[in-house]
Amino acid sequence: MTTDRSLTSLSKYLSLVLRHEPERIGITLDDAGWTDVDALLAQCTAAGRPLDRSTLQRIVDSSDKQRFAFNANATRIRANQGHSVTVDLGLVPVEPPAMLYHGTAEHALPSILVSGLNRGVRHHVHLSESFGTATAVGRRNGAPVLLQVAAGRMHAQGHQFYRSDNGVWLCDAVPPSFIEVLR
Ligand code: HQG
Repeated sequence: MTTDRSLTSLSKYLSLVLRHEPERIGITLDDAGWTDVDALLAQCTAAGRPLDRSTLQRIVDSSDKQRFAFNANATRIRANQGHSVTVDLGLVPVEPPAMLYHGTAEHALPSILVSGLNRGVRHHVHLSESFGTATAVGRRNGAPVLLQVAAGRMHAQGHQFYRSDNGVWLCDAVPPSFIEVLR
């Protein structure tokens, strides 16, 4: 029986290979980020992370943030967002809510208040609709700080926003004038 802890570990490993380093296990992603499920199972197993189809299905179904998606006939799989490798997820610009939230670590704040939020190695800056999610994201890197982003005002001024299949809001950058620190 695969434990929850080993499912989480495998899920993190899948995030690594489906978002950042497919070459690590000798798989390739197509232009939209999809890879062949059978190849993924075989190559994970060959790399010392045994993975079968039913376990993969459990990971996809149980992912708290719906990080992964199968295509219609479940022969291919991709990460829904978070890539550093070049992929075109086919995201369509949409109007965001008035406010979105970003959790970061206290130590990043001085830099963010000067240069705004940058996408870093990822394709986009990641924003969420809820305080709770944003705070949990920030906590990964240290004492969390919650930032409120005036997404509606940004959009009105021509900044584009996208929403991934798993509900993460994405944009290219957030200038400091749209950021308020919530204390
Ligand atoms: C920070 C997780 C200094 C930014 C989450 C963040 C998310 C700056 C870090 C997804 C900065 C980048 C992404 C600046 C931004 N100066 N620091 N100018 N601009 N930063 O992990 O948004 O669990 O690449 O605040 O749920 O934290 O992986 O981005 O702290 O959706 O599915 O630079 O990762 O999803 O860190 O997290 P990350 P993120 P998963």
